[in-house]
Amino acid sequence: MPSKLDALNRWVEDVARRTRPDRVHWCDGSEAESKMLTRSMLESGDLLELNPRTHPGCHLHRSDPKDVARVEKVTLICTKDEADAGPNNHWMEPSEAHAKIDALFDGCMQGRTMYVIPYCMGPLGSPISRCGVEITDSPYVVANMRIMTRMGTAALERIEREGRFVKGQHSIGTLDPERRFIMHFPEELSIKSYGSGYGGNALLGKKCHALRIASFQARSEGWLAEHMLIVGIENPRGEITYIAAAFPSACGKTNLAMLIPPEGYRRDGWKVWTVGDDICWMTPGKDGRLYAINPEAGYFGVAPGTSMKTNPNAVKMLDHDAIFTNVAVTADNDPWWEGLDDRTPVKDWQGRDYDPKNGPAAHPNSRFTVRATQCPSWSPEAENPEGVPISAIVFGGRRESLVPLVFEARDWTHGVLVGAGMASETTAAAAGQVGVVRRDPMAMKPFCGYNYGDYFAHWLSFDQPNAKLPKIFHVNWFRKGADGKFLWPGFGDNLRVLEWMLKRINGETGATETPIGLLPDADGLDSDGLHLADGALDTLLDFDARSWQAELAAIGEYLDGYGDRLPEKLRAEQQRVTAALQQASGESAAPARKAAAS
Ligand code: OXD
Ligand code: MN
Repeated sequence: MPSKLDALNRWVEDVARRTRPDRVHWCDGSEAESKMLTRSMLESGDLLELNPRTHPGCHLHRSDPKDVARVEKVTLICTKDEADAGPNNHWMEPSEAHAKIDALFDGCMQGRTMYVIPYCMGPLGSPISRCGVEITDSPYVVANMRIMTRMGTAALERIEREGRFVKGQHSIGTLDPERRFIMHFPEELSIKSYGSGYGGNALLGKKCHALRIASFQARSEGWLAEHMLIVGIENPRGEITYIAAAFPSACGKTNLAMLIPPEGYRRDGWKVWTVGDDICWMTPGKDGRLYAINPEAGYFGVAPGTSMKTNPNAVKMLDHDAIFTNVAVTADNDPWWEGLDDRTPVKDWQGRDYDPKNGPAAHPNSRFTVRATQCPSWSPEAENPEGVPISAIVFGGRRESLVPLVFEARDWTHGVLVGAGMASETTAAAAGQVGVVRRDPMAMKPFCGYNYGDYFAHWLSFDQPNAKLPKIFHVNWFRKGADGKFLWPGFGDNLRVLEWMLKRINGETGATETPIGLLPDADGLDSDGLHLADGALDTLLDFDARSWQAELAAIGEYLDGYGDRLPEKLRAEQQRVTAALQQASGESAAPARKAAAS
């Protein structure tokens, strides 16, 4: 009788025939396998042991210095029709793409072991989860996938039951940046990645499957695959409200997901529960609400800036069984990065004697990989096969001016416009210039596997008569004053902003209506115990109609780039806000803010 694994076996044989590895190893995900791989990576120098007393089970990996981030220009969406990939993606015709990358794969695993990794994105028993198989010649990828996904025998059993999986083929190749491609074939549910060992390019379950391929699948199946953290906020009454938040890479998703409430809040009984820090799959439940799972089982977080002050939960989860990539080390062989503490490292991320003249000791995009369950704030609900009900969706970016600390969209359609109009300063998570403002709708610019015009239409389509959709908010923790300093303390104090959202959700507070949305009233945010500079809160909640007119015009121009794929409803919404702004700035003598009922 044919087995549902026949297709998988045939594909593995085909890949082995092309890549010609010395050995094929099917990963079972066991402890024994992990020990064997670690031992061989310690021998090859792929891993270095860190201080076993302070960091038992922790290892350091130093990547090729030219392979330290995602590379967007060689990340391709290969749909039959270029318009289906959209202007938001780099595109290549599928047969040309296959031919190009298959030539690179020819014989590339000679002398190496080919690992076959069956994995499940999401809890093994969840109907929302999806499986994949990654083939790779990198044991470092196997070790990371073991942390980041449910990998091994149980995933293979689910694949055998379902007969359905995403095919991911990866080789580090020669690590030559000129011979590097990360190709996605959403219509074939497959991925081919060559020439990089970096997380987002090589751990194919993460960005490639759980965002680019999954977003494409989600569109046809009626769900959403998003670049969002998922966090549960428990109030002193013991009620937990779940929030999903989309920020671009390296803009604090991990910190917000693991936030420690400020002192007074802790005393009152507030708690924070981490469900996910990077990716969220959401699907409408029978009750009309959106239910979310975190498809990942670990965190692949940015190390620099992580400290006992900014993210104590992260520091605590990193003192055992973690992989560090491209961090520095101290004289005691502890992992170290800028912002961690005031020690001086002895070796930088490239293994050179530390010399500040060479730049930062840890690479700005250095990372840690760790099991989600090691986080002190880990929520057991992350294993709930039904997911958690989402009450608020939060969009946010890094904007040093213009954008207030927080505002609420007036309804779903307006919220979709707020997400579509998102912009943020670029970070070190992707190769290229850092600090340039670019449009990054829903923080999905590098990850949306299809035309953004269709993606906006898909978002709008959730607004059905029986839907009980989350409220949508926008935040900006990064606003600066005239002295160039951040106006808002951020981190734990961000709970004050989340508390305002909860009050809005529960109808417990009013708000000030403006054309861009609803802002907290002057006394809306709890600022007890906060030591803000004089006038900081006013600036943080300031709304300037004239500057926003320019922003809306820029958003309109950006959306025009999607031509006739742009849903009419979104264009109409942009025009509605533009008209309201015109009216508000025409009335500059009168206040642009007017009080709204709660
Ligand atoms: C990530 C990213 O690694 O967004 O999460 O780059
Ligand atoms: Mn991310």
